[in-house]
Amino acid sequence: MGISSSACTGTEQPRTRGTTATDGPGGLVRFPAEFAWGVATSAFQVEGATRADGRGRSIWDTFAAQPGTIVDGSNADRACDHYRLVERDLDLMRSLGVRSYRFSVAWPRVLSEGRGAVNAKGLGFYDRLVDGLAARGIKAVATLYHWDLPQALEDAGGWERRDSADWFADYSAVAVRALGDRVDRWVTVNEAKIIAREGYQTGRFAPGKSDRVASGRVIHHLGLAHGRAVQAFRASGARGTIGPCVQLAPCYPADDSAEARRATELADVTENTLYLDPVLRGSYPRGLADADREVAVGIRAASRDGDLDVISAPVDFVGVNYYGPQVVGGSGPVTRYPLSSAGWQQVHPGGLTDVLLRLHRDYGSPEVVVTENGVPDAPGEDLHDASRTIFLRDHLLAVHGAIAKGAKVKGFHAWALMDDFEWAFGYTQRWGLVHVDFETLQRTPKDSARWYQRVAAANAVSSATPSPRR
Ligand code: GCO
Repeated sequence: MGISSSACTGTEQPRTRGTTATDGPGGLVRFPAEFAWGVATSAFQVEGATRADGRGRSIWDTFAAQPGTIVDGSNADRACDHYRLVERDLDLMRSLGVRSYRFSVAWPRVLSEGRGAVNAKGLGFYDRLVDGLAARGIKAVATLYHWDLPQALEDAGGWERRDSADWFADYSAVAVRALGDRVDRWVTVNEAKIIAREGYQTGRFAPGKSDRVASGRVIHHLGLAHGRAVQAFRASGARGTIGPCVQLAPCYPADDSAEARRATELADVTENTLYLDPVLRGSYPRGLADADREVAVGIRAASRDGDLDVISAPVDFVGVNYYGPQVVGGSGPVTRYPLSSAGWQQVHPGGLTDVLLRLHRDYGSPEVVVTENGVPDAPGEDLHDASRTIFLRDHLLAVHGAIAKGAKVKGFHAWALMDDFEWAFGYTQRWGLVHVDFETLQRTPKDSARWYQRVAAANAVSSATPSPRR
């Protein structure tokens, strides 16, 4: 997700297509053995059952109940009802040959008030989920925080309060203790950038605030929370691995002017290095105050000695969410690439190669997992979603291009397994490989799901254009 197109950076040069590297007959591009072909969801977007079994309220329940926040006036009270239909969804994933499922644990299901007593019934859902994955040979990738802060914690000051890092560490320890024997990868915080920008700057997402200085404090506390969760995981001795999840957007200058180049450099700070550097280098990026003075003030006010040592606790991998680039001119963002029906997403597969190679080149080549990549249906596509198949093919070729140059990419998770509640867009955008009828809750694989199934089975992508109706 990335609604705003406020800016970004980078010296990367734009490319017009994904990589075309091939190593087999008929343009067949093979992936490394054990590559994890996955799909992703998040709790609030799919689970529904928001009042079942002692689940507490989250900031998104509160936000969606306010008039004017969700474009179609909907909410996620039922969503896909994944909470009740989970066995069916597990079977669906197995039938599609999915090898890795990225889901998120809803904090208010596990701790109704965000802290204190554990809600055994809520935790039991994730227990059954990871058992069900193991029984089907599907790897479990569990995100600890995908935006659904318990409302009780928001009422106590939420992410603006430094204590939030302690709350998150305690909750993470509970989740790891209960599920850590069956989870392969833990993802700490999903997209601190979008939380800060949309939740605390534009106010378009929960908790709906508009206070840039506060957003700086939140960025620092989310980093601290991430580091404290990594420490809690290490202390638990659980198997598996842990890492952050960053939404990266390569930034390209719109033209050769000095103004565009400078604006691109500053945009790169707020799009990328502000979230990568603290975690992977133990420092905030140079140029932060020039890129966003108020955010820098908030971060400085929230910082204490030693925090960056916690924030940069060694991680096992970096989760990358990629939706598209930013193109920046001297007087603001511009649109250079085709826009998807999301409205905010410029489609540029080569940008994914660029961000993966940047991690490889500038950040010590960490192990990387693509934790999200996807596109909404084009208008009128319904089950025959040729544009999604082409999008995924081109982005997978882009991943392969980065692997061929040394990037350590271990897996890919298509966003999303199924159509779901798309935050402030409600049910007006369909991002799933699987179609959901929100009246009957029936799931029907789209053409792209069948295509992805063949890709996973072959461990290879054909660079030939898929026929629209296969
Ligand atoms: C994100 C989001 C998803 C969105 C997706 C499409 O992490 O940005 O995880 O929840 O639905 O990005 O906008």
